[in-house]
Amino acid sequence: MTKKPEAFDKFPVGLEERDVLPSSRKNVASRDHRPMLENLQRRFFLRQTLSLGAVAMLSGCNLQDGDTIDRILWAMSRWNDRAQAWLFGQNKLAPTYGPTDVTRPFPFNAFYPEDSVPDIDLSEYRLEVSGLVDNKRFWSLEDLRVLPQVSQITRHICIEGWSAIGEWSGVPLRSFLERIGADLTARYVGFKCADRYYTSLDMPTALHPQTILALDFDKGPLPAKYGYPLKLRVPTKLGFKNPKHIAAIFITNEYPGGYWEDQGYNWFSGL
Ligand SMILES: Nc1nc2c(c(=O)[nH]1)N[C@H]1C(S)=C(S)[C@@H](COP(=O)(O)O)O[C@H]1N2
Ligand SMILES: [Mo]
Repeated sequence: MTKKPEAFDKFPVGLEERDVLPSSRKNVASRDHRPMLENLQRRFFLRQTLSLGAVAMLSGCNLQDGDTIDRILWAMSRWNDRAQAWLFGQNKLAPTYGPTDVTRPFPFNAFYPEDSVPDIDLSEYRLEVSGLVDNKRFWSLEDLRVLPQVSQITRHICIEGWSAIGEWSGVPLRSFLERIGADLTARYVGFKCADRYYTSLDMPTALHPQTILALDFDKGPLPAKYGYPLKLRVPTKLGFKNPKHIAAIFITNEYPGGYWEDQGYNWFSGL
């Protein structure tokens, strides 16, 4: 399926002319402002200003809620996400490594300390599937274990400034999405976790061959701290887009955001 390219001289998603004009000029006929807008967009595009971390930096500037600058930056960031998606496509592969490259011990990270990792009872665990899918059923871990599995040794990169190489195995998300009859033309796949974490991916990344629903880590069942019983491994994205303890997966055309994304981290954050 080929997506119709959208023109770059369009307004960034959600951005309207009134948002980028000085208040004294807001009532002037709109076509006068187009060169300014285009110039602004071109600069944003060429310098990729709002990639990784830049939005987080700017959100530290004490902008008030609903502030015009804040709204512009959010709109620019969303637009930049889409530009990156068009440019970097879906076929770029993350590097893979050998067994001797694996980092031990592998670092733990979450928005809480290690002693607060959720304690999940497997007998009660069911993965919920909802949204734009034909087959809205619950999946046990055993249901997932009988599907064909793949393995990868890849690098996990955290925005906090560390990276580590690990081995994960599980079901390619693409084959799971096909099996549940997901609308593969939908824009987003969202994830809700047992610890209230949440995140989402663009559909091309969800269908990428290296994106897997991981059940195993380092050749054994996923340990609690690394996301038991199920985590998403996405080596083409930063660590925070790899949800652990997944409880629900949903397919949607409405932007689902994410725990860190909603606090200013760039949603695309990857290849
Ligand atoms: N459910 C859940 N998933 C999560 C997080 C979290 O706090 N909760 N943190 C993310 C972040 S920021 C990172 S770097 C990785 C850390 O994964 P690890 O503990 O396997 O190293 O998990 C990601 N997925
Ligand atoms: Mo992270």
